[in-house]
Amino acid sequence: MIPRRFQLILFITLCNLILFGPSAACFDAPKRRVDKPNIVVVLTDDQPFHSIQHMPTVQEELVGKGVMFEGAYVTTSLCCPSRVSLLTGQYVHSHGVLTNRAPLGGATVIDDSSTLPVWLQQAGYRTALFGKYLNEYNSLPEGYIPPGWDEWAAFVNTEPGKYFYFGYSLNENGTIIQYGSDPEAYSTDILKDKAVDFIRANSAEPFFLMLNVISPHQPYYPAARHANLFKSYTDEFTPYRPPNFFEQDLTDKPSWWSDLDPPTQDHAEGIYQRILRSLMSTDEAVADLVDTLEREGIRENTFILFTSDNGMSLGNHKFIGKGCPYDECMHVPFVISYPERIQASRTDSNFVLNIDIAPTLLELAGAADADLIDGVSLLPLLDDPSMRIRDGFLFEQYGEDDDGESLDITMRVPSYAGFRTREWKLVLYETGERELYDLQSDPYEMSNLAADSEYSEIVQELTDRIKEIRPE
Ligand SMILES: [Ca+2]
Ligand SMILES: [Ca+2]
Repeated sequence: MIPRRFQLILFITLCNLILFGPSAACFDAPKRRVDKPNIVVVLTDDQPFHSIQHMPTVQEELVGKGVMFEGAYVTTSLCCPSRVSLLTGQYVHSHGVLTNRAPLGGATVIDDSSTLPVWLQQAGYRTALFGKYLNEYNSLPEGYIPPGWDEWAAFVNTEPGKYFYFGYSLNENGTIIQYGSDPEAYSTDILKDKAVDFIRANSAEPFFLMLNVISPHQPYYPAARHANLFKSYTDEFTPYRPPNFFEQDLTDKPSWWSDLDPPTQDHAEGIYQRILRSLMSTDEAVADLVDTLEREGIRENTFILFTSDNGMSLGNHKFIGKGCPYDECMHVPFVISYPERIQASRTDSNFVLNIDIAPTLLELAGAADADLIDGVSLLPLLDDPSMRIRDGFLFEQYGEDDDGESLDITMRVPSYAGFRTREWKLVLYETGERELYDLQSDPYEMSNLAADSEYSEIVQELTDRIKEIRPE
């Protein structure tokens, strides 16, 4: 790789040579760099993997014309740390934003000078973020816009209990705009309109658009027009009942379980239905984005990624929430549609991670590799379906002191690190407790084998894998 400043010298030298020759090509560069695709990321909040099957447009336009990655995971199942991993390509232990709140995490802790929008902007992209940036963004100076963003409309504050669905404020390019609680103020619709306008205004140049909706985060509000959907079961919409739903015998689980008040099945079921309702506006937003790209004639050359910042356990093991070390908490929807490079739809079973998004988009944009990236580009997978990129991955969670006020159950999960392969999952807690699951015979993680000395060799092997990646 030629360092940037030498590239510039080389460019000037070549131009000088050419200037006195038959061509002045260096000064006639076309305005649109046609080789650079547009990038659209639609990021949901706390979306369970399985819920994507109930999003008709996502199914038809993205899954049906793209690659559905069935083995997609976030390395940390919590909003802020995971979003920073997306923006940096780094594990949480590398970027250091450990939790949602200061002093361990939140928007005041990120080094925002070294992030995806900065790198893409340097590569000639127009960049925009609409929606949720990071937790505690409202602790930064009023009107603050992180580096790298040309267009910006990010949630700042919200009324109690409305969690940015209604009664929220947005920092719109430095000005705080307040939105009410009338049906027209439903945030996904407002953000979608901004995203559509941005595409229309920038269709002649490469752009990077992040649409970070709040759906389906609790309290799972739907748009008013969707309030009555998913209220009864049909042949297509059946109850969510995986084998680990309200797992009966939890005596194999670590002690943090004993502190939890188990929810009821009715409660879990109601949340599932509300999550699906809440996702319908996001599905409609995807429809409008795709339609706009088609009208502008840039759908073929636009890379769309649809994913979530973390998964969600919905009664699996009697747990509702995120942050747990089980698949439901870290397994996320992950679909790429990019017609120019993906001719036929297919599924891909590779382990792909949130830390892979930044390197993928940088390669796509022809941007220089940033230092310190932990993930890998997924672009080679689009060309070669038989490719295998990793046989396992590290995941980690950082516990947060429960201040007694938070109702967030995630706060009660102690710190842990783990490693998951096709065959095994090991979880090591800071408490010294461990979990080991044989995913071939026990894919729903119902029988913890960590105490059985028969498995000490595999425990050691996976512990070594964790230590290879993550310093003590
Ligand atoms: Ca989240
Ligand atoms: Ca069990």
